[in-house]
Amino acid sequence: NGDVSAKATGPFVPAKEDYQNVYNEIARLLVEKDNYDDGSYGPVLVRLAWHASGTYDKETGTGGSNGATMRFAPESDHGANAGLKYARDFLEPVKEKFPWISYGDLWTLAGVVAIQEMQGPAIPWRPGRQDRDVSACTPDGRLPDASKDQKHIRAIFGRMGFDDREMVALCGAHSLGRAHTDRSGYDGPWDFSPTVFTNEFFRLLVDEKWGWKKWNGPAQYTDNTTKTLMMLPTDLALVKDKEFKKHVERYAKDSGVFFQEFSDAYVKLLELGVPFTTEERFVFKSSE
Ligand code: HIF
Repeated sequence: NGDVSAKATGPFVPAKEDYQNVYNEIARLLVEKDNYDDGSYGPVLVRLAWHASGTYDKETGTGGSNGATMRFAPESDHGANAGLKYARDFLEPVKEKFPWISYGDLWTLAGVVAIQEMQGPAIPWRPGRQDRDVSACTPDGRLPDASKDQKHIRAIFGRMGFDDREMVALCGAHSLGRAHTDRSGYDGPWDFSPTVFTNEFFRLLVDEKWGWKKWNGPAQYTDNTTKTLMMLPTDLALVKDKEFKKHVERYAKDSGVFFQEFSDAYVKLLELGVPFTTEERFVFKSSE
């Protein structure tokens, strides 16, 4: 059979179904390895995809998910990346099983899997990231500092090319996961369902009263009702700033609008600075 031998000798060009197989393997491992944090590696995978991408600087075209330079020190040791080794190590067996995928594609695809498997919106994704060496590591200080205010949020996300609306939409991802004292120094989850993607982060920002947590750790907020949740200073900045707050209120009211605008902004985030050779994006099938 001529087709088969052509396939066997020619270079392997992965198609959508090959990436769907990678998706399925990550989804399977998310179920299998449930003995972590709140029962899922999902949130820390979302954080890995974002920190790999969020180093982008539109002026110089440097940073972003192309290169996957967080594999190397100094970038892996940047304070903002504390704890992301758990996510990188989680994905190592997937890389071994599908050695043809680049780390940059694997990490961003894992963010897509995590969001979809945690019941979030579909995130259209395309391949094209190539791994680079340690010389492409970005300088420290490109990722946001949670102790700061709205000016800082605009400076950091503006540098990546986002507008106010997109910044607020992205921030809804803090409905996932938690802060860890041994990583950022902050402590606790943002909402009551840290392994399900919802607009609860925005609803809590609008409906709940937030006061300073009384403790010896870094300044963070706690909810007045249960005192079990937390918000970072940068999270509260979203309701202190009038322009940001408009969007917080829109998303608190309408989960469908949030899901759509989040998906658009997250697609943009994962693609920053990547020299794609293909236009077509894949929408992966989620697990049952
Ligand atoms: Fe986070 N973020 N983020 N973040 N983040 C933390 C955890 C998560 C900021 C700070 C922190 C985004 C923006 C910002 C996730 C996803 C996204 C932690 C706690 C801090 C301090 C880390 C730890 O201790 O483990 C700041 C200052 C941001 C700019 C406003 C993005 C929009 C919300 C871009 C985004 O997608 C996720 C998921 C986690 C949870 C990780 C976990 O391990 O559970």
